[in-house]
Amino acid sequence: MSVGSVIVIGIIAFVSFLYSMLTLPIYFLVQQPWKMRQRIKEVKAKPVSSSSTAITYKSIRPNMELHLTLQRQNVDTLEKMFKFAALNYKNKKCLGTRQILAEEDERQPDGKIMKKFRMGVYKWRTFDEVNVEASNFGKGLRELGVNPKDRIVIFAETRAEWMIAAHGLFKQNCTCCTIYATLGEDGIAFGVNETEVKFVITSHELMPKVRNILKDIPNVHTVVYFEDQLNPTDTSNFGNVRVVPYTEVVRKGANNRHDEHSPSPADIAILMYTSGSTGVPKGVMLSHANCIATLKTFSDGIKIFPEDVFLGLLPLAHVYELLAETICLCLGVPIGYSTALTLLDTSLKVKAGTMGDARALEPSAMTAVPLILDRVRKGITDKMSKESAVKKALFEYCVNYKRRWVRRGYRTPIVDKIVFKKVAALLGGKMRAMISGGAPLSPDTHEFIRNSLCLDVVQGYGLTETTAAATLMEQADWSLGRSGAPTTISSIRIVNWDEGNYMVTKKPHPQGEVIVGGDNVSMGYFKRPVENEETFFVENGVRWMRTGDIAEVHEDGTVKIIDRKKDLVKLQHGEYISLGKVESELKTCIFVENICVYGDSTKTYCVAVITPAEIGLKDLAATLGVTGEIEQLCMNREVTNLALKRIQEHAAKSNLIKFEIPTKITLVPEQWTPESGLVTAAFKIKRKEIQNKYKAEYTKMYI
Ligand SMILES: *[C@@H]1O[C@H](CO)[C@@H](O)[C@H](O)[C@H]1NC(C)=O
Ligand SMILES: *[C@@H]1O[C@H](CO)[C@@H](O)[C@H](O)[C@H]1NC(C)=O
Ligand SMILES: CC(=O)N[C@H]1CO[C@H](CO)[C@@H](O)[C@@H]1O
Repeated sequence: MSVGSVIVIGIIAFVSFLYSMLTLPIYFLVQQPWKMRQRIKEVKAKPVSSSSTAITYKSIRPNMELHLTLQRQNVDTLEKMFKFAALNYKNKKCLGTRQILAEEDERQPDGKIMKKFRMGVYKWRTFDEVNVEASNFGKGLRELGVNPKDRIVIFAETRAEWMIAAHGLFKQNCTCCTIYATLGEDGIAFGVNETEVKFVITSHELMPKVRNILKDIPNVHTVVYFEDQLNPTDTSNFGNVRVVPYTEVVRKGANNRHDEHSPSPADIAILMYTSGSTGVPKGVMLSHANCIATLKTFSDGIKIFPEDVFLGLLPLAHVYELLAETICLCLGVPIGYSTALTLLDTSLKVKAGTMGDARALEPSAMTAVPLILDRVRKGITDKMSKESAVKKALFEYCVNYKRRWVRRGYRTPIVDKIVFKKVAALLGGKMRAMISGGAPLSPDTHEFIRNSLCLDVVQGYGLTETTAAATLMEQADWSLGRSGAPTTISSIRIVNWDEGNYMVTKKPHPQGEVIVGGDNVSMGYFKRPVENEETFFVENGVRWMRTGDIAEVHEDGTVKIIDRKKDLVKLQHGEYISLGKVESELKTCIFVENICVYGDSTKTYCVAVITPAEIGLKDLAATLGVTGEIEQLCMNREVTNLALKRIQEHAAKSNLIKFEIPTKITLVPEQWTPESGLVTAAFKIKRKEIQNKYKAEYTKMYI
């Protein structure tokens, strides 16, 4: 840093110190920080039974208004839920789609031509319109030969028609089978085959994928596709399979003789294919009762209001997104859809100088996964590191300043206004609440996002098998690194896992494998009796699931996920390494895009394969005066050595123990995408596959 910027920062620090001292008494009285600190500590769940091998916790929080209303009005299926919403919110905006007006060429600074969208406003369907369209879609399918109780696959990206089609199916007591759009072709074909469906609902973008697997899904005789706003869909080469556009199905349903067939609570609403981190995808059976139970508990825990606007972005094939959006419908909150390609002004498909979806929609709530939040954080720090030394230092100063005061329970309205509101404007400027789920969020990222985007980030823990909601943080809980307490509908039990040395008798916090029980627990995997036997059990009429996750439970009843059973390896001297824990720490290193740590139990140290973040690695190489393409940098010994050094420094700063720190690393240029089969559709790494692919590299690191 130059002398000039040191002086500037020094002056700012001094002024802000004076300012803090002068305003502290006022803030103390107005903001009452002790209340915030108290709320963090408030007990949210208590043990209901305990022994030397297991402790069971239950929420002590009351059920809230919407939960009670749903109960009173006997809303016990998703079909009744939407009827309830349509009745209550009739002409209110419900689902919004950004209009794409044209695709135009745009010359980039490097001379390349790229196709970009010229986009219009959000176009909305009201609750009434959605209800009618869903009903017509369901009846249209009947016209095409679907029968009540049939299973139908929806294989498409998140968009308004996805939601409408799903409700169309519920209105016919059909089961909606969902498959991640990012599963590889084998996985998709496997899921479609296993469900024995005759109908597949897909989208313009995914038609080529469906065409490619047609020969492997011989049962399918009809494909319905959501149309593109601009381009006609290529429906050639589908052989004997009938191909029907979505709008035609709706039209067919508008004036026909078919009735609706309401499902009952025990009927399967959704058969959700999840990509286990090993082996083939598994279909999780979720009944209407499962979904409604989670809906009730979300309504207790998530503070969302009718004035909110929700940004629909994550895959609807993920139960947690589906039910987060469903709670919006229940409360009359409009949902505007977006995609990663059009979200921000700087997104790939957004024409220079025009607004991305976030600024067009100005949403106030959304869901996120740690992977996205890690990227946002890296994006902001990357951008700041390119600014002038003074700006950069000033930003860092403000980040530290805010962190310090927020940790003491204060808010920092002035710094927010001057500095952080500009960052928050990226997401439209109104974002207020974010729910993170899918994997544990690193405390650093959690705090950074919360402070620099000025919003509440609450973390939840749950699996598809527990219909998402097992634990959820409260909005007022500003702690970091924990996932909240058991929700109002589920119990959490931790049990000893001797091999990993996790015991419920541990001090100060009991530790053990998490077992989730309640109405929210799935009826099991489709056609998998063996796995069902291993994973689920029933006790006094309540279903329980063994999750394989390891947690500790704090005094206030909140849960911290600390490990995963199968991620544990034992090194030669008997030390256990939790690979997942090491990876999540090292992933916050600026040039690490993804990482897979490996420990050979016949050796004394662990090693890692890393896919670098392109910009981060180029910057790192530049400090050595090395330039080049990412492939060359990965091969460069000097760059690798420096990267290793940085990793080790970073690891030490993150308090990793000596044997947890990789002694050797290999940089690999390939991106790990779900298509490559190296990560799951939820972007969790698939250890086995990665170890197979990089066998040679791992072996070399152990020589
Ligand atoms: C709905 O379909 C299921 C089969 O998926 C069937 O068992 C059930 O009886 C049906 N429910 C009603 C209310 O018809
Ligand atoms: C699906 O089933 C067909 C025959 O029933 C078989 O030929 C095909 O290999 C199967 N595909 C997958 C991915 O399991
Ligand atoms: C909404 C509801 O019925 N929830 C049930 C969830 O499971 C627990 C058992 O852990 C029951 O006590 C609840 O009644």
